[in-house]
Amino acid sequence: MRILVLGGDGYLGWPTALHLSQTGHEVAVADNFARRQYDFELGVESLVPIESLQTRISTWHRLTGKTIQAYIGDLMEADFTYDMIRDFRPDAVVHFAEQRAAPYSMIDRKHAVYTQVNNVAGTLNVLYAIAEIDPEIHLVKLGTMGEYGTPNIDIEEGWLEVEHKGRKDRVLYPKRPGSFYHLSKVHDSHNMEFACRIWGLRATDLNQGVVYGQQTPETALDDRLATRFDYDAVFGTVLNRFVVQAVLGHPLTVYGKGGQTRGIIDIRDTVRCIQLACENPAERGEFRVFNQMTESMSVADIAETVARSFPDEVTINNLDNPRVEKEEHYYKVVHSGLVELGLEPHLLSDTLITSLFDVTKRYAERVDLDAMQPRVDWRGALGGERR
Ligand code: NAD
Ligand code: USQ
Repeated sequence: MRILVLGGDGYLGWPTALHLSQTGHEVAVADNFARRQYDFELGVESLVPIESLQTRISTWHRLTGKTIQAYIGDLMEADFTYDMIRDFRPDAVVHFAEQRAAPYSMIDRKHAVYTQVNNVAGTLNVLYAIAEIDPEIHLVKLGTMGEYGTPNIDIEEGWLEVEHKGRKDRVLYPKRPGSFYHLSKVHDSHNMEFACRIWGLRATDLNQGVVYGQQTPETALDDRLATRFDYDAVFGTVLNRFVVQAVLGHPLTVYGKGGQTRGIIDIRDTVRCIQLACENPAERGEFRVFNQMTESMSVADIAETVARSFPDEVTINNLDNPRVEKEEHYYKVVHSGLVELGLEPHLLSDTLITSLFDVTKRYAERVDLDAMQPRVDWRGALGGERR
C-alpha cells in the first residue's frame, strides 16, 4: 500500500514510518518540525539525540535500500496538504501531526488556542483534501484514551448503545476529557464522524493510551534512526519520566495520590496497531474506533513497578497534583478490536524497563533536572505557570 504518515518526524510517527516501510509499504512522511520548535521554546530536548529528518531518511535508505519520501510543510496550509495528497496519492493517510502535550495546551490562552486551531483545523484540511481528491483514501487518525475521561461506567470502543424512555440508539460515546489538548481530539473525532456520515469517507480513530518505550526493531538498527525520548514535565509521559527519574536517583514525581488509572501501550505495539489498521481499512462511510491500549495501570502502580525493577533505592514523592483529575475512580475499558485484527500485545515487563534504564544511563549527562518539575497548573480559569 502507499501510506502517507503525517507527523512522521515525531516520537511515534518516525518509528511507524520505518515499520511500515520495513513491512513492504511505499511510505512518505510529512512534518512542519513544530515539535522541534517546542523544544526551543521550552528550553528542553529529547534525552536521546535525534538526527535531522533528512539524515534519518538517508540512513534508512543506506541500510535497507528502501526509500521514504518527505513533504516538509504545515497541515494548516490547505495548498500544501492538497498538493501533497495529489502528488503521493496514498491508499491510507496516518495522521499523528498534532500538538500532543496536555500541559502545553494548559500553559495559557495562547497555547490553548494554538493547540486547538493546529489540531482541529489541520485535521479539517486533511478531511477536505481526501474528500475532494480521492474519497477512497482511508484516514487512520490518532485520537486518545483521554477523550473519554474517567466515567463511572465501562468505556466502549467509541460507540455506546443507549436505551432511553423505551427507545434505543447507537451514539458516540460521551466524552469528558481533562485538558484543552484532549478536547481537541474530541473535536477531531466529531468532525471525522461527520465526514464519514455526510461524505461517505472511511476513517479509523485510534484512541491510544499513554505510550512508553523508546526502541522498535527498526530504530534499533542504527543510532541515527533513534526516535525522541522526552522526560520533561510538559512533553515527557509518565512511565518514560519515572524511568529517567529512577536512573538518576531523583524521586518519582507521582501527582497527588497516584490513584488515577490510565491505559498504556508499548511503542512496539503502537507501530503494529497502525499497520493493522491500514491493512484492514474501514468501509466507505464507516467511522471506526479502536481503543489502542493493552493494559490499565494506576500512576502509583506504574511508579511501584519502575521502583521494583530498579536495583537501587528509589523514592516516591507524592507532589500536589498540578492537574485537575480524579485520583480515585472506576476504570474498565473494552480494547478488543485491534486484538481481533491480530495484535499480540507486549505487556509491561521488567525486561522493557531494564532496557530503558540502559538508554537512560547512556545519555544521563544530558538530563536537565530543572525540567523535571511540573510548572503548568490546571487550576483557575487562567491556568498558567506556577511561580
Ligand atoms: P510528537 O509531537 O512527537 O509528533 C507529532 C509530530 O507532528 C511532530 O513531529 C510535529 O512537528 C508534527 N506536527 C504537529 N503539528 C503539525 C502541523 N500542523 N503540520 C505538520 N506537522 C505537524 O507526538 P507523538 O508523541 O509522536 O504523538 C503522535 C500522535 O499520537 C499525536 O496525535 C498524539 O496526540 C497521539 N498520541 C500520543 C501518545 C503518546 O503517549 N505519545 C499517546 C496517545 C496518542
Ligand atoms: N503523571 C504523574 N507524574 C508525572 C507525569 C504524569 O503522576 O510526572 C500523571 C498525570 O497526572 C496523569 C497521568 O500521569 O494522570 C498521565 O500523564 P501523562 O503526562 O503521561 O499523559 P497525558 O497527559 O494523558 O498525555 C499523554 C500524551 C498524549 C496522549 C495521552 C494518552 O502526551 O499525547 O494523548 O498520553 S491518554 O492519557 O490515554 O489520553
